[in-house]
Amino acid sequence: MKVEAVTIRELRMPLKYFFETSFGRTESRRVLLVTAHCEGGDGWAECVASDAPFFSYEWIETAWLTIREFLAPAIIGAKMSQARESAALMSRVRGHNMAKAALENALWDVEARQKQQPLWKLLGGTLNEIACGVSIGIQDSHDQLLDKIDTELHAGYQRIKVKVKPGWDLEVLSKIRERWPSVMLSCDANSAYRPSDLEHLRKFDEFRLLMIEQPLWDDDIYQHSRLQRELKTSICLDESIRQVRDAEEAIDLGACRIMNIKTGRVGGFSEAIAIHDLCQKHGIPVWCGGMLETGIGRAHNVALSTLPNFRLPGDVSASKRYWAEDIVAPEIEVSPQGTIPVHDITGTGYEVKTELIQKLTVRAETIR
Ligand code: OSB
Ligand code: MG
Repeated sequence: MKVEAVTIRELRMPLKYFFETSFGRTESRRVLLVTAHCEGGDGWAECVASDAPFFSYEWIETAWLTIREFLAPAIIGAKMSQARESAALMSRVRGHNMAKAALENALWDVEARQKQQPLWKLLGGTLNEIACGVSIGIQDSHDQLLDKIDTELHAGYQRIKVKVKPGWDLEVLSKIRERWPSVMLSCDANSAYRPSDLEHLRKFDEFRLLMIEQPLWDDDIYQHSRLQRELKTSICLDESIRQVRDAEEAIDLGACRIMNIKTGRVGGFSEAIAIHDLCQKHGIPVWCGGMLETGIGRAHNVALSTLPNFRLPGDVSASKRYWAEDIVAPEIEVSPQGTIPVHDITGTGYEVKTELIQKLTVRAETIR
């Protein structure tokens, strides 16, 4: 596999419904897509950086420049026998994992097509369907949130995750539990609490949550380990896990009992697989997180979620929850049982709609 050129392109896509976390509300997405042009065919991937450096320091503009100036030049012209080899070629750049992941994942897409294999099998997947949950943002009212949960449970989703922050937490969880005493429920704080909130966080224990995701700082492991010792509820780390070393440290310190894996956050499929394997060895279940992806990133999340230690429903849900029209065909659909099946189809199993992408593109650049 030899990369001849890389195209980066930005799309503007309005979300069907706003998505709000403890760090803010998103109404529309700037989507960064990467196409790796290789001898014998193209591969596609999505860079999951957001419009603003709130989830992490990366955002669309840093990813665009880092890919253009450093990462694409590092892989163009290099001869690789496997996509995973690209990670070492890009390792001179510190951080910028979302930018790196877009390039590496595009090469996995190429590799799967060239080997005429399903991507999920190439990644080491063994499950032939994945379990789906939904992540539901902060709403304008409690009733609005309860309505949304009702809709998603009727659609078949197996697990509900709600975003929480101080002022949108205990009362919300209590109302959900009152109405659905036994639904699989978790919450995600996106770093909205501090160790001094311990007595407040203890109150989460009464709601029998599957987990509380990322309660403390985005780059912290140690304070989470102290908090985990105090709580009955399992902590799940998202933002804090950026590489396999972080996962090792978190397991060693007992900072979480569950891990969220996002390829963008950890720099690509190869690092995601390494974290998956490590967690499996230590009996820590993992699940696949989401970053409001279009079908291109979503299809990659589906493939990753077929690895055997993805034992909990992830945040991989249907295209139609986010987009009026997705940029892949078929769109990502979820069965009434809350699953997405995978098939023996070469590549991701989802076709990229290039004409629609062309129409939505606001800028594009090819690096040679
Ligand atoms: O923390 O998991 C998160 C969306 C944007 C940024 C961070 C997160 C999320 C989600 C959405 O929870 C998951 C999805 O794509 O549905
Ligand atoms: Mg999260």
